[in-house]
Amino acid sequence: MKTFDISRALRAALVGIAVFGSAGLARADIKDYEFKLLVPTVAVGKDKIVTVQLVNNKTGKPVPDAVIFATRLDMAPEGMPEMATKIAREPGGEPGSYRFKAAFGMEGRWLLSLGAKVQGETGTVESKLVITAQK
Ligand SMILES: [Cu+2]
Repeated sequence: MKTFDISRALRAALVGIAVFGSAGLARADIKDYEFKLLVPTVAVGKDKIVTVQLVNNKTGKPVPDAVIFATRLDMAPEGMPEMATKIAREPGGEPGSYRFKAAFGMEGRWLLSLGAKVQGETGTVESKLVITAQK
């Protein structure tokens, strides 16, 4: 029964593709997540707001409810890694956006380092973003 064998083989192949395909989609990787700056520049001064968005690069969608456990803002891009400034979370913003308040005491490039946990994912998201403070 040659036709029977062929259709069986074909069906098995299709099932295989379906299983493999859905497994591929379901497999989420913490490396698919990334913080992005909404605005890459800020004015020099106190109480400046910086907004970042956490994006799932596979879906292109913002990711709400991440737990940001590490933040650091310093002038490493200008050769001043010891020049750190205080940075604090600020409420508000769209879901998937995260706001911070910080003092930018000097013109130039600042490095915002973020560490975060994403709901339902193992591992941590680590992003380093350069913000330019200008007069
Ligand atoms: Cu500096």
